[in-house]
Amino acid sequence: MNAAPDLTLWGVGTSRTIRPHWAMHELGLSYKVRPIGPRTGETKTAEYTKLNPRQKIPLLQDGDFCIGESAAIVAYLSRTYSTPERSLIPETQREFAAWLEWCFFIVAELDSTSLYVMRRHRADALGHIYGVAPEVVAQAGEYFRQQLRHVEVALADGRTFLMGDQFTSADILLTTCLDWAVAYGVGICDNAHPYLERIQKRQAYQRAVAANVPVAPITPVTTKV
Ligand SMILES: N[C@@H](CCC(=O)N[C@@H](CS)C(=O)NCC(=O)O)C(=O)O
Repeated sequence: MNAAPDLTLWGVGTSRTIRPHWAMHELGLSYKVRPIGPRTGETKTAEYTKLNPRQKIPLLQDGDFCIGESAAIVAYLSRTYSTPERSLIPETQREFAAWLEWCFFIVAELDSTSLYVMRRHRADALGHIYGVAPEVVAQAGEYFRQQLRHVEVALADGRTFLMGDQFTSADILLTTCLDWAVAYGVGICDNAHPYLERIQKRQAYQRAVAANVPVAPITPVTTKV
């Protein structure tokens, strides 16, 4: 029998860090948490920089293997630790390709070019570092809503999850973006509300929310990252 995996997850407190916490709870994995936060200086220590020269959270250590980038960590966990009973990844080649398409779409269009742009330029977020830019924030919110139309079309047939009957890690990525949009007051499409409510009832989601809470309030340091 294989030894239990030796998993340590670095990072709490953000829409990105919750993703690997959630994937591990979905997969029933035990793991240790190093609850370092964003913009605290904790990603800049020598110990952490050795593990992750990009100095970002989240980061997963699986034995002597390290992987960063929240979506990549979730994909790695899905591929490595899915079982026939608990799987976060579709089986057939074409469904796998469609899953990849959703994952890249969510990370590129909903996260990086929309919500994260809002985060960088909102006065109540990182505007003090990257510049407060209300017009950019408004445009990014509008772009998010346009791009979410693709999700709306997919959900229109009444499917339970983004890819149909199977909950996959694409749902983890999408839900974190929907939660983020709601927190930022960006309207989400009507059929995303019941989808979100359904997913938020999952025990693994609730456990991940609890695991993602910083141990101490995050005291930000003002640096460009
Ligand atoms: N694309 C990366 C983004 C990670 C990222 O930007 N993390 C930020 C916090 S949200 C970070 O660690 N910044 C460095 C710091 O706060 O010290 C991912 O999805 O993992």
